[in-house]
Amino acid sequence: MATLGHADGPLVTADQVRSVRQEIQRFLLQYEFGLREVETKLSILRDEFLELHDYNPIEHVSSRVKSPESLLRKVARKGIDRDLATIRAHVTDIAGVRVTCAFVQDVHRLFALLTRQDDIRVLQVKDYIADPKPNGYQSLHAIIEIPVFLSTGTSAVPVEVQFRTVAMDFWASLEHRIYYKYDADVPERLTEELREAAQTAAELDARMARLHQQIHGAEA
Ligand code: 0O2
Repeated sequence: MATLGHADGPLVTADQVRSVRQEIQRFLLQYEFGLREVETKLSILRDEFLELHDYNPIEHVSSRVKSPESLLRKVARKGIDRDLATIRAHVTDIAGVRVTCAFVQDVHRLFALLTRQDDIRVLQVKDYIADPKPNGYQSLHAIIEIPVFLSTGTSAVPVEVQFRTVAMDFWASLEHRIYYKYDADVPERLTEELREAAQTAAELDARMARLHQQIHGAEA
């Protein structure tokens, strides 16, 4: 089994490097396939919803497979071995999908519609909407396992799906930029302002939901 990154040891041949690279590419490819499966499920849900209710519950979907560099940083942070089997078992967000909705109600609806599908196994749920992080972060996270059918057999691929509203997404991307700008050491004044901004975003979500309900009545 290949190891990610440089090991301290004897020099390796070009053939060995090629073979390790191929094994890592194949490892990451399974996550890419897992993403495609989840994206297809989401687009089917969106299209069916549009057809049935003339309403699109999804504003935006984005996805990514973690880069080898970012994966290595996470492996170092977690202090786990760098062999692919250990990484597969301990890093569950190598494949990530972010689903952005207009309303909190749609966030819960999409989460339920996706996670109740027969071929999906839910490994973990973290509801940071019901219970926001101390810094104000809100989102609904699910780590799901989805089967990918390969010529060599079926592979159960873990995918992290983050569901959030547009307001939560706006907050999270700004906070992410500030966090990296200050190299995780954000001044207290900014931390406090971010907490207040998260509160404002939650109030905006509640207000928009009320307006939406007034316009669309019971069907919303
Ligand atoms: P990136 O660059 O987005 O991939 P884990 O280490 O994943 O097993 P963790 O980090 O406790 O456990 O998982 P959690 O809390 O579910 O967070 C996973 C992801 O959610 C993060 O991935 C972020 O994308 C997002 N997230 C969580 N907390 C915050 C936050 O306070 N602010 C922002 N902006 N995003 C957050 P990564 O791997 O940290 O980063």
